[in-house]
Amino acid sequence: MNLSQALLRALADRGAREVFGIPGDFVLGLFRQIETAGILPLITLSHEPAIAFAADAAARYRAGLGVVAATYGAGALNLVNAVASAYAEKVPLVVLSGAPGRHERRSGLMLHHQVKHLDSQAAIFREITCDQVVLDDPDTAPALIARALQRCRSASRPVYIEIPRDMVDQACGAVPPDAPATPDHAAIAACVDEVLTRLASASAPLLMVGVEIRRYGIEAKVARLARLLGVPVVSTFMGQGLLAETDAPLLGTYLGRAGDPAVTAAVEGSDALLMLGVILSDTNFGAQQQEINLHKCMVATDGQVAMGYHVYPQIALEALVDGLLAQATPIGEATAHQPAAPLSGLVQDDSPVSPSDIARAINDLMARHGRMPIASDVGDCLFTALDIANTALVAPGYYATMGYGVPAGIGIQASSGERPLVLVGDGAFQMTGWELGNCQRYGYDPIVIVFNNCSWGMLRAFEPQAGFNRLSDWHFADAARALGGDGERVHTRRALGDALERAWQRRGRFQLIEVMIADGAVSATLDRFVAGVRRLHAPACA
Ligand code: S1T
Ligand code: MG
Repeated sequence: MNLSQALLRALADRGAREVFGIPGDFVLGLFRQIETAGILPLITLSHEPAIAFAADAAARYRAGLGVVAATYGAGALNLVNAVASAYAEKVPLVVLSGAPGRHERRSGLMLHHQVKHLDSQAAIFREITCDQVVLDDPDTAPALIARALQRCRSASRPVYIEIPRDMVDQACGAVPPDAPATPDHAAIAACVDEVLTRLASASAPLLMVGVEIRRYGIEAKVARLARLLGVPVVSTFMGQGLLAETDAPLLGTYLGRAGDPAVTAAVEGSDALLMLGVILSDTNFGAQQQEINLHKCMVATDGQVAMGYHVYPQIALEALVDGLLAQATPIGEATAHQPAAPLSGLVQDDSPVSPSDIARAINDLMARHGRMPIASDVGDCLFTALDIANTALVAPGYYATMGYGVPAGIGIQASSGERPLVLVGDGAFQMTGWELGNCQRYGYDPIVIVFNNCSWGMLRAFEPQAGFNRLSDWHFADAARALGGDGERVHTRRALGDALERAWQRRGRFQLIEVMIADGAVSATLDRFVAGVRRLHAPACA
């Protein structure tokens, strides 16, 4: 076995299902190894941000490892924003980068694609990954790969693996299995006891779930825990879509003053809020109606559990949930139910289309034909996604980078075989929408809904006077055929409903529906969010 095969075998054994990549001369050898080894399929797209977003979405959707490969310098450094997003949102993404070989490094010349020092790239990735290894010795490579992949999965964060191009075919031993975890059973038991005591003695216990329960593949266990305890559950903004496939007693998504008042009251009124895998970010908690006292909460995230004024360090989330399941007894009467589909019944008339009409049309479509996974970009489309009945959703809700939607939809279909629905604004589509041109090579056929308001609309909501947020009309639907898909441009609710049904019926080619949004129309959720943020940042009254 050679070093590339050992690496690929280790990735496959730990749940990777594919490699998304764009080649370059420093990584040609590795790509040839990937292609000939036949261990993981290689999927290439057009621009490095897209291959990283696709790998990110594959990891999120399958709760497994995502893998992205690029050449040294111009390729790998083009991944930085997308890898940073994966780091911020706790996605287990493996970054493989080609690099110069030993002899080149000794040449004393500045090499092409080199930015400063030869290890500057690894230094840049040190800030956006939880581990970095350089496989420059086949004797040490197996242990380094094992270490990096174990950290990637245990921390649920990206790791960086640099492979000098003269190493890819070097004979190499197999990568050893993960070192056995050594949990502190006494600490886990003490933590479980304290959590259950707090929940049982509370008058309004509540569970709140965040992205880590998907990353660690424990949604079903958490749903079972909620039912066993009889305690209701809410998800965070970033956790929208979690528990969608379970019968957990789900109240809805917490959005503070921008969300359902009943959910807000339940969260902000709880005297024992157990947060499982929640990122304490402004997007999750920035629009609080009333300040949540975190010292009254139990916060299990990032491998520790904080409550009151003390912390249980090194308590893996799954170990906590397993411990709670083993000891839990009913303390409430919450029964398994799903929040009602918030919006449905699109009015099929000739009125212009608002974002909430799009949510209704999608809810109606999924009521007729079943759920579809959704990949959403950033913009009002993401707020609109909150009005779509509980279905799996991947979106960078916290790091909030644009350009994610279309590549993420491609990543979902490439990795799972399921047909996704993509929600994307016109501004974000300008960034990475053209990746749809790669669908025909692979037979992917996402349904893509472009919210075309000819502007960076979300920013207009914050700065209505600004002229710089206005964009021209690109007529995206006209470009679809040239890219190998079908496109329709709709101006009315009736046309939207008809176009969506036609798109669903057509398979084998991507379907792009360009929805011309009524001027100035925004989703109700974005409206409330902007008002909430404005109040939050309003100068204190003198
Ligand atoms: N660049 C990137 C890569 N990500 C961003 N989030 C931004 C810039 C800032 C930004 C937003 S929302 C937004 C921008 C430019 C406008 C999005 O426009 P569009 O896709 O058309 O959607 P909509 O019209 O629905 O807003 C966030 C707040 O940072
Ligand atoms: Mg827009």
